[in-house]
Amino acid sequence: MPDAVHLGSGKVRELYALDDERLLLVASDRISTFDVVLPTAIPDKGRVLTGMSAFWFARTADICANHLLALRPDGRSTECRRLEMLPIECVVRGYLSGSGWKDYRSTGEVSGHRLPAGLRESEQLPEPIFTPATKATSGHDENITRAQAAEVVGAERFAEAERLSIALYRFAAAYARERGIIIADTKFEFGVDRTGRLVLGDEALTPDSSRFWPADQYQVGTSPPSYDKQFVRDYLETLDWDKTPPAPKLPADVIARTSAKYREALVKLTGKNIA
Ligand code: PZK
Repeated sequence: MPDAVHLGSGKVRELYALDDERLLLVASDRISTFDVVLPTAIPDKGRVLTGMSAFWFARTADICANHLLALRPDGRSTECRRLEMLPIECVVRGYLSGSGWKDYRSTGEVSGHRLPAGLRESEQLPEPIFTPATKATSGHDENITRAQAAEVVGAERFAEAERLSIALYRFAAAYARERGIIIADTKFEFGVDRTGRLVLGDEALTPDSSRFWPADQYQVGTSPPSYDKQFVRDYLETLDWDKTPPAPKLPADVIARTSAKYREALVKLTGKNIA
């Protein structure tokens, strides 16, 4: 990419500027677990996740405009419209897991939503809830109340981001559930385009931005296996690695089975494999 200016790196993606209006988002085959990027790549992961995001962007364009301009021939990079990103993570939870479960257990609330008493880990919520979070540059995102998020982005933007996030989640979760995948929660990132319109950016509704669970292994009261990363986590739990970098290398069978899980998720959702 000789003409692209590198703007930044995510854990497993890179961002470049193509010109004043366009960015290039490149998804690598890197994988992170327990918040650490592993030294072993997962073949085709970048192309699978890029294909999945592109699929959802196409299927949800009538709910919300998105930043996707073009999928490049390499399958892992996309040209995107350059936006002014909102400084909040727009998280929607349909099930009680992760930091949502943690916050609920200690306070009975998640991001200011008072939830019914007696909910169990991984339980489906009566309705999906919007639980915005800060964008931490290092360390962990922190859940904030809806009122705090509204202060940061303005009440009108907040209301729009919440409405769109819930609508996107409802659509995708229902679609995925019919195909054997529970999307327990997901994170959206929105930006504002030149005309002032709120536009969906980043990746969307992938296993890296969401919690995907296999529906046939879902059990309330337990922490269901991750659709994509379970073989990696199970393997790493057999070691005495303390979950700080550097992470151990993965054996060939774990790599192959994990690569197959990503492709399986793509086929289930889209009906199509990568080229
Ligand atoms: C943007 N990120 C996060 C992702 C990274 C960093 N359409 C857009 N317009 C302006 N900015 C962004 C986007 C998008 N998407 C996204 N940071 C800025 C990010 C991947 C790799 F290094």
